[in-house]
Amino acid sequence: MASIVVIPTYNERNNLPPLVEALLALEENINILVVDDNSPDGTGQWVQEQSLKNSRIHLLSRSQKNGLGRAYVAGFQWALERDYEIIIQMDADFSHNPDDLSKLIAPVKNKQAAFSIGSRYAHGVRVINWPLHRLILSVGASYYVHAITGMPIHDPTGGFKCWNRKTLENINIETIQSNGYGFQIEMSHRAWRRGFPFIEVPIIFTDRFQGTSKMSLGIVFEAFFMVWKLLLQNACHRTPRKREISNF
Ligand SMILES: Nc1nc2c(ncn2[C@@H]2O[C@H](COP(=O)(O)OP(=O)(O)O)[C@@H](O)[C@H]2O)c(=O)[nH]1
Ligand SMILES: [Mg+2]
Repeated sequence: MASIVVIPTYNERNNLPPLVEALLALEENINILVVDDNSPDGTGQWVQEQSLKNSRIHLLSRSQKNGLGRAYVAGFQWALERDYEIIIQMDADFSHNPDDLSKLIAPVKNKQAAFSIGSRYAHGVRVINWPLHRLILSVGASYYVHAITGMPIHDPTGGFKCWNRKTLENINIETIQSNGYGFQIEMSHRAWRRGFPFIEVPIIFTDRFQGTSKMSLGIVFEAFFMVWKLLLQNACHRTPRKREISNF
């Protein structure tokens, strides 16, 4: 079963080489797709050079910084146009530990779940080095998303996930508008509403130790309002649709 990890990047030149090395060393034999928005620090150039040396490394280069959501949609479409069955998403900054990849892939590969979510907040809170205000915002957002949408995911804004092909094919990713945290919520919400079963895998999240965060207040607001949009778009339904998707 061919697997690929999609990594959006903007100025991650220092993080990417050790991350790519760690991913290539995993037993899973996964391919890597970096979706770079023309990073001024030469991230894309580095990936381009590596892709010529190693056929497991791929670059999707975009002309300008356009947000994490747009980068992921383009990356997922790229993967769906090829024969990947397992599609993983992760950040480039080591907040998501490459050693956790196997834990995320296993339930999807074994057909226990259609998608898996690396979860900071299932069975406790596991976040290292975040300032308290950021932790409060993130944990608060989880309660907020659950209260409004009814979606029973402990970590709905997390960005470390694994999808099987069929799920991505069935949630019309090309119509997803949101970026940042809103994008993570909207993806999981669509899959959950369509009845695709998921599993939350406990992970430890560590704040980036180099480079800077690209998240902004605008992205927080986007997610704040987007949750209401999800509720209204779904005619205020707070449970998955009745139709069972038996063969995921
Ligand atoms: N291609 C692309 N990647 C982005 C963009 N914004 C953020 N990223 C990447 O998305 C991942 C998560 O972003 P980050 O700034 O670490 O967010 P935080 O962890 O919430 O602070 C990192 O790999 C970033 O390089 C963007 O506009 N375009
Ligand atoms: Mg980060």
